Amino acid sequence: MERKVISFEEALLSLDHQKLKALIEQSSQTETNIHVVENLIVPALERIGNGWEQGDIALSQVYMSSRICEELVDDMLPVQSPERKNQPKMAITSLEDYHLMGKRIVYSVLRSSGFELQDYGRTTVDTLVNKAIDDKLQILLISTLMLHSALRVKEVNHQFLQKQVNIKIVVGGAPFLFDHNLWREVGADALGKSASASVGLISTIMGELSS
Ligand code: B12
Repeated sequence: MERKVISFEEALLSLDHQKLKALIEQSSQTETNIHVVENLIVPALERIGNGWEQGDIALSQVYMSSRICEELVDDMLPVQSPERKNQPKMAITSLEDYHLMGKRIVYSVLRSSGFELQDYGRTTVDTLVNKAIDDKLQILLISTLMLHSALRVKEVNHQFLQKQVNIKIVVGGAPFLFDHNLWREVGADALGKSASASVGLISTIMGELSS
């Protein structure tokens, strides 16, 4: 897989759409679409991010690569599943962060697994808290890729406690993967390490809510 990831990264950087499609098709023969996203697209983007951090790759290349990946992911993961489960009220948001792809993937995976949830898009702390309370959410999924955005989850949790609402917070994204205790420090109820993990997490929380 490592070699495929490198080929995928090279194809992204040279904007070689044909090669990208061919690599995805090849991987789709042995893996499900979500696994292709998680094992090919996400690691290639991570490599590109690291390249940018080391000064080898321009931000414009990071941007173009992510735009292409957004389109590929849109094609691969259905936004809707015909079957909907009986479930708690939930929503997903990207909190004060312009990195939207993780949110998009988790939203798509949950919906294609039969869960219904709202996509709040990109929000700030105050709008998010008000919306979540107005919508009577039971579970709020928050995606952040910037450390300072991840730290703002603490304020969301603080406001929920102050307003005495019990909304479970599930977080995910790079800062929580770099620092394994961060999700607890910001007062989240759970951490989702990948989009596919979100399905099991929601099922567990649903069990806790109904017991
Ligand atoms: C693509 C990218 C961009 C694109 C984003 C385009 C878009 N529409 O999303 C652009 C070019 C716009 C961008 C801009 C910037 N970026 Co940027 N970017 C990245 C990069 C390379 C990849 C991120 C990505 O999309 N990954 C693919 C997605 C699918 O992965 P993911 O989000 O982790 O999601 C997976 C899991 O984490 C999980 N998940 C995610 N969220 C959730 C939520 C829940 C509830 C659950 C269950 C699971 C879950 O599921 C997903 C699928 O499995 C990362 C590098 C990295 N290592 O992450 C840097 C990175 C995140 N960026 C970074 C920075 C610094 C910036 C900029 C400040 C750069 C600048 N100087 O302008 C800006 C700021 C933008 C802002 N204000 O928000 C830093 C953040 C560092 C930090 N500690 O805060 C990183 C880590 C790069 C680095 N190594 O330094 N970026």
